[in-house]
Formats: sequence, C-alpha cells, structure tokens
Amino acid sequence: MKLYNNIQSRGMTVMLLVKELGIEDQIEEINVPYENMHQAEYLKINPMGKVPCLIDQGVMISEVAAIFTYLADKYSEKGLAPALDDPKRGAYLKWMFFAHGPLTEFMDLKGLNVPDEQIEQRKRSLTFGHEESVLAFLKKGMQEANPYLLGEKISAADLFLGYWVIFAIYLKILPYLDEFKPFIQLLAQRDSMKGVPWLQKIND
Ligand SMILES: N[C@@H](CCC(=O)N[C@@H](CS)C(=O)NCC(=O)O)C(=O)O
Repeated sequence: MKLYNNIQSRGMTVMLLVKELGIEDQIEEINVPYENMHQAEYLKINPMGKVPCLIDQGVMISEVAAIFTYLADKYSEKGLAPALDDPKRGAYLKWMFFAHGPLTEFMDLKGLNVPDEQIEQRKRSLTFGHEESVLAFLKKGMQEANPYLLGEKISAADLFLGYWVIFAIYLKILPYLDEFKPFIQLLAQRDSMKGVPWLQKIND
C-alpha cells in the first residue's frame, strides 16, 4: 500500500494506527510537500489535493476516518475493529464518524474564531450543534469508557477520537476536563502515542 502523507498533517494519525496494527512493513509512505498538493501530478491521485490518501490494490482511499476504518478492518485479526456482527460495531462507527464530522467541524470553526453568536444562529444546520453538546457528548462517552470507549478492548475509535481530543485540548479549543483525564492518560501509555507532541504538552 502507498500512503501519501505530510508530517504536518492529520495524516500522521494514520501512522499511529499503522504502528498499533504492526503493519509498518506493508506501507510505503510518500511525503507530499504542501506546495505540490495542488499540482497536476498529485491531483491525478487525489483530485481534492489533500493528504492523507491511501492506495491499496489500485483503489484510492481519502478521508482520514475512512482510512482508519479500512485498515482496522483489513487487519481485523489485530483486534482493533469490532466484527460486522458485533453489537459494539455501531458504537465504534459512531465515534469514528463523530470525530471525523461534528468534532472536526467544531474545531475548524473555533480555530477560525467564528463568533459564538454566529454559531448559535446556525446551530441547527451545523453538524455539531453547539459547544455544550460537543462537551456533553464527549464527557458522557469518556465517563462511560470502561476503560476504553467500547469496553475492555482498545479499538481504532479510541485512537482516532483520542488523537483529535488531545489536539483540540492542546489548541485550547476544548478544556482539559477531569472527565477526560482517565481516558487520555490511558491512551498516553501506549507506545504508538509516545511520539505525539501535543500529548506531552497537555500533560506538562
Ligand atoms: N477531509 C480530509 C481533509 C484532509 C486535509 O484537510 N488535509 C490537509 C492537511 S491536515 C491538506 O492536505 N491540506 C492541503 C491543502 O489543502 O492544500 C480528511 O479528513 O482526510
């Protein structure tokens, strides 16, 4: 498989999963400099001009959550994705899609300093609604985590959601609530998370 990526991009989250799956030898990582992403050569691969982008057996997979879900399923024997007939599969997908959709949209708007009043006016059509809902949803999920989101076993959803939450706390978009700490500190113990700079900084 080829993974088109950039060290300063969200694509680095894929490398956490690659490490957790122990499939480093299956991935050829190709660095795409930002200035090349909208050049014809790369647009032939991903017309969105974005990374990450995975090519497996001639199929192009963009969207970081899709790449996560795809790899965790492809290497299902590693136990990071609940099986299709496992009732936990629904909760797993919910966390993946929440992190990719509403949480990312919330982070983007906050990062752009869109005024709260404007967000309030559009809350019915914004995928995250409003800030309190995002916090309440995350708090409930992390309080109910036992110790991981789906129970005893870690899944790719813990890694994906965890990474976004850690990044949002680092950017001061989310507060580092006490309810988040046990979950984040558990993730922080994983070898794959050791190189994540934001994690170090929020725990300092
Ligand atoms: N929807 C895509 C977005 C990917 C994305 O925005 N990647 C950024 C880096 S974090 C990028 O490639 N930006 C290059 C550009 O827009 O020129 C995903 O979630 O994977």
